[in-house]
Amino acid sequence: ITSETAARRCLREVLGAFRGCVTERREVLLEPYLRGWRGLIRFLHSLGAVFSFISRDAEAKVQLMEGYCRGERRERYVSLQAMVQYELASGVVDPHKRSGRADSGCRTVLRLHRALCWLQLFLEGLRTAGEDSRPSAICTDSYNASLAAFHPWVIRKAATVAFCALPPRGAFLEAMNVGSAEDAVAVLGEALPYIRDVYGITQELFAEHRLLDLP
Ligand code: 1PX
Repeated sequence: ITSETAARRCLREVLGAFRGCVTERREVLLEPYLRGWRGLIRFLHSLGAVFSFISRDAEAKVQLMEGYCRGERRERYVSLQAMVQYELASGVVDPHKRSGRADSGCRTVLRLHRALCWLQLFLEGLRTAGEDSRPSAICTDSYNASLAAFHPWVIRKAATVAFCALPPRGAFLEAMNVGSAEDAVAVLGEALPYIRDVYGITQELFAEHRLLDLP
């Protein structure tokens, strides 16, 4: 099978990865978190080359984090909680400084975390909107209500143009490759509570440590 069908085949598992992120002690495990992102990026890739400027940025961030997870200090990067504690204690990040290291785990995860907010809104929109709704419109609305606030004009412009290339609802749900449109909607409904949970825990953790504005 081609890598494209392999990527598509897995969207149920991809979304399922976010379920495996939260431990009993309400910690967010980085490994399944990044696995989830990897799968999403692969899916985005399968939607066409117009999205490659987006997937390239996401990919670079995931790759950086994977490096920490496999690196010398890997035990510090098992969970988001461990990472925050370690990077604050060691001075890798400092919430009181206006500039900071562009490669810290905290600032990198913060970018993915903000994108997870977009994902939540987008999936919820896809799930609940009517049959004649357009993914491109849902995507634009979700983006404007979340990530756009953190992006400069050029990026916002390029993103908005790319969204127009999204396929219509039926084709989009089919591209998820989990069965009929109804099956796809059901998969979104199953995955969303877990994504929301991961988002909520991360938001609280970063707010508590004043890390929500890391440059
Ligand atoms: C069932 C449907 C699944 C859909 C899966 C789609 C996965 C999309 C993954 C997007 C991840 C985007 C991460 C963006 C991180 C970011 O904000 N980066 C910016 C800031 O980084 P910096 O290091 O400079 O502080 C960076 O400037 C971003 C550049 C690229 C443009 C980002 C546009 C993001 C749009 C998100 C929507 C994706 C549309 C997908 C349509 C399905």
